[in-house]
Amino acid sequence: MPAQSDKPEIKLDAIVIGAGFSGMYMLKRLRDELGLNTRLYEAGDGVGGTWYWNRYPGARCDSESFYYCYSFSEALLQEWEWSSKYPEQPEILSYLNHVADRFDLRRNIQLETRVTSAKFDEATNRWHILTEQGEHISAQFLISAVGCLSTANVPDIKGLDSFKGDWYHTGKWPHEGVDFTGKRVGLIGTGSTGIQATPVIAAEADHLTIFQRTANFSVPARNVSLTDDLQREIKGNYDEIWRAAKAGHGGFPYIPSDRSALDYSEEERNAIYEDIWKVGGFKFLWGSFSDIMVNEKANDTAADFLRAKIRATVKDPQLAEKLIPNDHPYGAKRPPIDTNYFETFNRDNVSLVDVKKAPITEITEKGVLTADDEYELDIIVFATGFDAMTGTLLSIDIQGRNGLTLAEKWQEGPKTYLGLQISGFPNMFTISGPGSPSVLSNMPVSIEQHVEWISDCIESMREKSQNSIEATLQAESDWVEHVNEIAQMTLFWKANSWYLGANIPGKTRIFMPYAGGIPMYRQRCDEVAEKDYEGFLLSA
Ligand code: N01
Repeated sequence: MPAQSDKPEIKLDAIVIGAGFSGMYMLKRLRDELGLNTRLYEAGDGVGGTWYWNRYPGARCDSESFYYCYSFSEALLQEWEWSSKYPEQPEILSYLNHVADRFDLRRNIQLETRVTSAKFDEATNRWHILTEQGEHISAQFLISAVGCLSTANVPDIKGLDSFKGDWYHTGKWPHEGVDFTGKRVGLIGTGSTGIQATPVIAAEADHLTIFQRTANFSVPARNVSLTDDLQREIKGNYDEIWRAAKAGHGGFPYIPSDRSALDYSEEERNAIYEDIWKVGGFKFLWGSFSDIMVNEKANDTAADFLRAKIRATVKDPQLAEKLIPNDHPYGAKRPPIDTNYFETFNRDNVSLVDVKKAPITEITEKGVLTADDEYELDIIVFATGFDAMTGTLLSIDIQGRNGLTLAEKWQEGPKTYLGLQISGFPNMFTISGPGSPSVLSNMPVSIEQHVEWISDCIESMREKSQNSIEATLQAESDWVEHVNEIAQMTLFWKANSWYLGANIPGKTRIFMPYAGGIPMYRQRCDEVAEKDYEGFLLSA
């Protein structure tokens, strides 16, 4: 028996970990369509996953609301009203709570329950999990829906404990909120999160100091309210929206550009960029030209256009130069979408500290000490990201066949077959795991595809009285090779990003998501299923 607990074993068909977009839909499919006795375990005291934890000021989604949602229920699509193109976190959290209620999911969700270990018993083909409270649950199937960005990265900076003020990580934001009124606030990090939070904190705080290690590109979101007319138009057109989103490279319902940035004169090209910059959002990257992420010269044209926008927006020319990225291609780090980010640097109560030039050496009782100066602060906000894609899974003691731990298996970086399974870990599936499009796509589209593939697979196993499924080592290593080959064709390698694990000291540098796009990926997953789950070993 692989698990030790003094509590009686609870026997289920399937265990799902995590109550975000993925876990809730997985639970619904397994319970309502396959009739499996399924339970979902969630560490937080509410559902919502990333939208439960990330309550920082300015948090909102970067994909448009009307397709950053589930597509599986026409009734849900028709009844839910999104207020704007890019709604704030509370609205997305209410949507997910509505989903939990509407589909009666809560009765199979156990909140405030962190799973600490998961061990596979080869004799019975069952997983045994232990929770922090010491419960012992076993099931034939274990499905990880722990999310890709759910383990906060608080950098190990000397002296943090001595700080007399308050500090917060954006990914673990207090539910009661933080009052910045009259406070001197320091914000560390200028990724998507820092860029969303900056204008909102600046409007409230007495003074905001932004500690920037890497200057970042950003495109305006251009948020607008969804009027009744727009809502009607969207709701009348949902079939087409989802058809396009599921066929789109990144899960977005617009046609990606098929023109090269290098086929146009500078004047023509900038006119195209200008038009699409006025539309805003991710369309700038995917809708302008097709070669921005694969050709450095093409990328330079987009980067130069965005650099010019920073110069035109930030009034102090020296400050503008500090805010201009020069060390990575546009899009090689996940491109942020903003509302008045660069404009905020024109405020008198905002200052920028370049911590690449003068690194942070210590947090003192008064604030942040860099190689140049000490900055006195009342509040420090860490917008320093996550141990992405692998951190949360590796924080659970997962043991597969022959006692092989996931930590051992992934010592040289994550290895999966299709981002769905790991060889040596039978009957365990990962939703939006490394090796799948996940974070490079509009997440709900990728999540639904994974959930449906996994539940179809389990259904097929049950029909054929198969007891166990495991990716073969060969299929897994072929897939890992393919994921690397595709990534090598892109410019993603040219930035120190969390896609590569470069933000976590000591983490193996390997490109983790699948960059080949959703259509190619979906086709591969479908072919595998059609060929009786090619690359998997199934046994009765
Ligand atoms: O984290 P990040 P994030 N000293 O890792 C800096 C998703 N998201 O939370 O670039 C000083 O991107 C670090 O500097 P550098 C989205 O997928 C989605 O912003 O490593 N600075 C960087 O500037 C996104 O990509 C939405 O040199 C330090 C920043 O902290 C992902 O979440 C909204 C440091 C971290 O940037 C993560 O974004 C927001 C140190 N020791 C986010 N350590 C949606 O709309 C790190 N940094 C759905």
